[in-house]
Amino acid sequence: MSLLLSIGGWDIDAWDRRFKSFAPGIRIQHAGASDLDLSAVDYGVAWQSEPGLFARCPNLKAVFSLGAGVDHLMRDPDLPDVPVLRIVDPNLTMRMTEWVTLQVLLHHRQQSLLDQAQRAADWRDLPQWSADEVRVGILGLGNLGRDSADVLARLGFQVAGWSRSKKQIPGLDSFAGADELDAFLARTDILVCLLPLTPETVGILNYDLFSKLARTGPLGAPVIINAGRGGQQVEADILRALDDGTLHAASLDVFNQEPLASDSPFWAHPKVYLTPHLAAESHPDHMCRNILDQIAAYERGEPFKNRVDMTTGY
Ligand code: NDP
Ligand code: OXD
Repeated sequence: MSLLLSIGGWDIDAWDRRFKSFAPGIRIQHAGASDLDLSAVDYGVAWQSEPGLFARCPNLKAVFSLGAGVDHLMRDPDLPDVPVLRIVDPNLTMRMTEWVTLQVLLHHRQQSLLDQAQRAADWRDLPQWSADEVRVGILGLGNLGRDSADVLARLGFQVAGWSRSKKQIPGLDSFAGADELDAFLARTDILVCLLPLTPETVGILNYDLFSKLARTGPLGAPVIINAGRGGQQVEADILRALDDGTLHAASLDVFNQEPLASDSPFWAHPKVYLTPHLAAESHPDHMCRNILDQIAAYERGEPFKNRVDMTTGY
């Protein structure tokens, strides 16, 4: 059994060590090594990998994305016709739900005003409202969106979701497709984006969409929270909407360019809550086990789980 690790932007050695400790008999090769034996590769393991690499592996059985998102693989024009698998793992889901819940609560409880008041030794009596007065809308009701929706609904928020297909989820209003997007936006005070990046979702978070969000919530203007992908947001439109009051605030974990340039106006913007693409880290302890379990099941003759639909791109 041989894996080819093609990992950009992360510490490849951490993945190498974990795969070797969980499956000592496995052969691990690293993309970029001078003595690569591509004909021996059974499975590719990728994050921001080198385009064209997997096309040169004649015996490849599948490619695993190291994250939930597979846009990095879809960008490879020479991706071979083998199953592409994405990560669905309770550890990653839990991390995303923590991040989304944190961001929603930071806005809901006006934490940045309280931080300012604390620094000014100001015992400020801010108006308070409860979660059931706030409407959260989640773009994307997949593995991540559904879990966040569930936790936020249990906190008392009025939660709705938007996806391609209609869902039957107790306690959640489901909107589907382009025809129902405007109605979903019109009832949303805090918009969370957990969509995959596909040709259909590029630039979806734009000024036109922001202007359709509800303006009757307790915060006075809507909030956006994006942990999907930077390519879904038109960054000039976010700045314009924050500056002219169309948006109250934005929490952003993902950006068009990552790492974010040091001169980006987002860093110092008073209405921006920024995190450096860490909403839900892919941790080697959990992801390596997940991938090795999938491989073992496949080698026993079971079908792969979480296979990407190459027609929709997610
Ligand atoms: P899933 O594939 O499980 O869910 C995707 C959801 O988006 C589905 O509900 C799907 O609808 C919906 N969707 C896709 N395209 C459209 C569209 N054109 N219109 C309406 N709805 C659409 O993905 P996950 O929940 O696992 O992950 C979502 C994304 O989160 C990843 O692709 C990645 O970009 C991002 N992510 C970010 C991380 C971070 O740290 N910032 C970490 C992990 C993931 P339907 O249900 O009908 O198919
Ligand atoms: C992912 C990510 O897609 O970390 O898992 O962005």
